Amino acid sequence: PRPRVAFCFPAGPCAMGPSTTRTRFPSVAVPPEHVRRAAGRPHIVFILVDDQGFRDVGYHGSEIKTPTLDRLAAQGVKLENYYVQPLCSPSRSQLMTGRYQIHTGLQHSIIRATQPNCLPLENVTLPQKLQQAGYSTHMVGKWHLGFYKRGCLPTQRGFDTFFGSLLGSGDYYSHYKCEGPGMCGYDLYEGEEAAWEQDRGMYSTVMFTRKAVGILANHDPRRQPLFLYLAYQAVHSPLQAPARYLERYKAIPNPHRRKYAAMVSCLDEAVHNLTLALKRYGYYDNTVIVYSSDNGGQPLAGGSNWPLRGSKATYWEGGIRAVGFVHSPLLVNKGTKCRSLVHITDWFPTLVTLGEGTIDEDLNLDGHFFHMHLFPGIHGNATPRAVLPSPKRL
Ligand SMILES: [Ca+2]
Repeated sequence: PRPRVAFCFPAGPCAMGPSTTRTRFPSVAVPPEHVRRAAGRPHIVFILVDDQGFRDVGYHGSEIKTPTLDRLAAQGVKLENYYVQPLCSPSRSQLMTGRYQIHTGLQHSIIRATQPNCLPLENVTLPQKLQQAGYSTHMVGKWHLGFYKRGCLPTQRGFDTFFGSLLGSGDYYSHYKCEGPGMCGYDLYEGEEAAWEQDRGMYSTVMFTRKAVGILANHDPRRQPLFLYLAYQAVHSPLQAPARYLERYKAIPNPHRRKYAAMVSCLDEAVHNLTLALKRYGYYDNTVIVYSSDNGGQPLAGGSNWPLRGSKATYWEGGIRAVGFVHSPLLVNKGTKCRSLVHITDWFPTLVTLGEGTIDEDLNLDGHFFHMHLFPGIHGNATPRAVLPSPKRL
């Protein structure tokens, strides 16, 4: 039997044993002025996928069927020169801060379970800025930005609620993560406590989608804008997929690729279910959906970046050029491809601006607001992008 131990920040509340204080989808008290400011602003749903390769979406010519992603992208704006970092933690740090990882100290690699490290607390995060602007902010899925002390946790970094894993690449069903022999722990949390009651073997793609749908169901979209950061564990290794998705890919001879394809199909269905929920609960017409992979695919684990060279963990195009698109009924240029350079750090200023938040000089952002005439009522020229950071900021 597995030891019932959760990965835990020191002296935290997630020690051994079941949680008894869990609250499902807590409602968040909103000051009246935030309620007044909420009117008219879009809901933002950011779907971050783990390790999906550039080729691993139908509209890039893959043999993997992704009808939902193909449709959403075709009706939205495909980002065809979209760049990220080659690994999880660096990419996620850039998304959360709008800053290059060289400026946050996360340029080396991922943050490992035993490392006393996290996204430095002096960095203001995207959810913090949206929270300040009056958004209800929720995270479901993989954090991977450190947890060695309480202040590092998602709920301390701008999210009203969090359900998911603090690391990555754990078992999709048991939610245990091993960092080496004898170093295994339960890596599933609700808020700041281990979610022992979720230890029921549910496949994480399904589980995270159900949580996200629950958040949509328990929030009033007319009262307050919502930011949902849905960071799927899929389609990172280990290669695990429900059997019914595997059936579709019997013709793929490589067993890794076959399982990976099944994982992508399950993910595609999950995104379909999420969009159905956005419509069912009255969000869709005023929602911006961003879809992004966090880095290139890993061919050794079934991914493909063809025709790009290289893979995850490399600075070849295959490591850093990602699948990405924006889908929204609010878009002006629906059904187009954007061939401008867009970088993962750009989401911070772009989404904060969209949410009518404030961008302060002292944020020292590396990302640039990009509008590309995507949204009505938002004008202005994108700041000219510098290829290298200016010397004064090094
Ligand atoms: Ca990744």
